[in-house]
Amino acid sequence: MAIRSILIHPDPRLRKPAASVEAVDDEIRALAGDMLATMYEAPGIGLAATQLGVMRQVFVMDCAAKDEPAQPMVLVNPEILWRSEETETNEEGCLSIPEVYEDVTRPARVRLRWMGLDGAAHEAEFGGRWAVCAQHEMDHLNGRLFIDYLSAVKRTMITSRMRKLKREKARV
Ligand code: K1U
Ligand code: ZN
Repeated sequence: MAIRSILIHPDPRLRKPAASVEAVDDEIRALAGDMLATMYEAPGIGLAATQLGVMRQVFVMDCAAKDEPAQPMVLVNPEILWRSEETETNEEGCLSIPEVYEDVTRPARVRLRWMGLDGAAHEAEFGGRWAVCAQHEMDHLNGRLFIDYLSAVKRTMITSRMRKLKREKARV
């Protein structure tokens, strides 16, 4: 397993929708392993393949609480089947937009269908942090970022901050 570098906004690859995966093969299994290693190392609770510049419909997440055993999940070709009418507002962060945390309102619960690394179809309903993270990662796979839910003024300020961060990083 390898730690891969995470793209930082703005980057055109973060704005493109990912292509679906035809079959779970060794390449997808290796990608999933690298994604989990990269997510834990960051550290983060989720990561989409597009954040690594890999334009495939795969995301990983582990939203287990600190006092719970790890619960790594790999979702291939995920689809949202159902969203609750009830919404919740939570603070979100993004590994592609470091050190920015903002409130986002989303459906409180979602039902997802996906393919696992076993190649089988899975379905489950998610709530709490799992639901927030799953929706954030689904957005990544569709080229959407959590800052798209903020005002244009805030989004422009955050984008300028990220451009500056990238310039500074390039200088080191
Ligand atoms: O997709 C990503 O950019 C990862 C992102 C996922 C996420 C966080 C919060 C709400 C929705 C989705 C992160 O993991 S940011 C880092 C983070 O939230 C965190 C890091 C360490 C411990 C706990 C949380
Ligand atoms: Zn993100």
